[in-house]
Amino acid sequence: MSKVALITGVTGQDGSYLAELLLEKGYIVHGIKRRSSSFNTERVDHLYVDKHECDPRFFLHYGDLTDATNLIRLIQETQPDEIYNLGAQSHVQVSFETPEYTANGDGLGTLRLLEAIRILGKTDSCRFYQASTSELYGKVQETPQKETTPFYPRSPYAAAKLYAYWITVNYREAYGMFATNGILFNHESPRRGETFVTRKITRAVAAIEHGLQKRLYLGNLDAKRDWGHARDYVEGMWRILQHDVAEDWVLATGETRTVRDFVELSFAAVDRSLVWEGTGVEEVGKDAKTGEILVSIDSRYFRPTEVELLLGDPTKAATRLGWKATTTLEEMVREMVASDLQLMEKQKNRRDIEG
Ligand code: NDP
Ligand code: GDR
Repeated sequence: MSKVALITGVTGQDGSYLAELLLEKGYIVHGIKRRSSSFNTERVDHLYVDKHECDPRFFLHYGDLTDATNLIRLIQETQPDEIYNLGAQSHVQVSFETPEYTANGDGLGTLRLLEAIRILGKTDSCRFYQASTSELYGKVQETPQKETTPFYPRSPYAAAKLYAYWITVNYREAYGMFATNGILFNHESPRRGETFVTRKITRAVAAIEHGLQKRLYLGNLDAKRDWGHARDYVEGMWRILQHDVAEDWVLATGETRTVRDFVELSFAAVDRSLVWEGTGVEEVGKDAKTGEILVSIDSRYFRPTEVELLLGDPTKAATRLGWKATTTLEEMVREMVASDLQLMEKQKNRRDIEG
């Protein structure tokens, strides 16, 4: 019998890689997608099979984490063995603009799912994964950050995720549910949303290379992140739910780099090097050969409260789950830049054709 998984946030970066992984492992995969006025399934379109030709194992259902009755019905209909709660308003800066919306989806949404499992009498038969985050650590209390490091959230997003973390722990302790948190450090890929800093950078490098953009505007270049590849991290999510005990786990690479390093690596992928001049908001990154300004600071991208340093300690996951991040930052940057170069080439061709 195939296992059945239900994924919220299936149309996002992680959801798409996780759906691929679970289908490869023989699961039947149900994903929840939001109603949108334009197509929002681009990341999972390749997983559809023609229902007339063979038995499909991938299904999408309309739903939303703010709609409890919808979640109850979908769990009742799909009878999942495993639920992966990846759905969220996941942009930290946007959460300062939409704090109540973020709390509703990211915080209460998790409660709605857990409560749905309880109402349907599935506390013993359905495992639950919560997409927790290194943003919980926020203001540095200890480095490297591990499962026992105290939390200090620095954004409405992180505060909502803090509630989601603890309500997951509470349902585990109160009702004996197999409910787990993966505390994941940043992970990226060519499928990363375009407004997160890594993808914004690799897209801009590709656009500059194709003459479609002149300059990249960024905020805090000195923030440090522990960046891995999303493909590795969804494997970790799956391992967390296969473990014999429900616990909370850090997934990280154990290395940290600045946003500035990421910019330099991305330009290096197209054989350009940068020299930095000026300080603060006046700082610019110039092409070392031509002197052209390629990077400038725009203070709009600074956050009211920033998370300056994230560096994870993945020892527990390595020793007890056998999980390890396998992709280096350099490999990932090259993959992202190559993918964006292709994308920009297509855009440029389209523009040329349209005149
Ligand atoms: P994305 O932003 O790429 O995807 C988020 C997904 O959630 C999308 O499918 C989105 O739908 C969906 N969604 C948003 N709001 C709702 C809602 N109210 N109801 C149902 N679905 C909703 O995020 P990632 O894939 O990068 O991240 C996955 C999860 O992991 C998120 O919870 C994120 O907070 C968390 N996380 C991510 C990390 C990272 O570095 N990527 C690190 C640690 C945690 P739509 O496509 O329609 O917008
Ligand atoms: P983060 O990711 O906030 O870590 O959350 P993001 O890529 O948005 O920011 C990383 C760092 O880069 C700095 N930065 C900029 N960020 C953006 N988006 N745009 C800019 O122009 C820019 N310039 C500098 C930021 O200030 C920050 O320090 C991600 C999300 O995926 C969360 O959902 C997840 O929980 C955490 O990672 C772990």
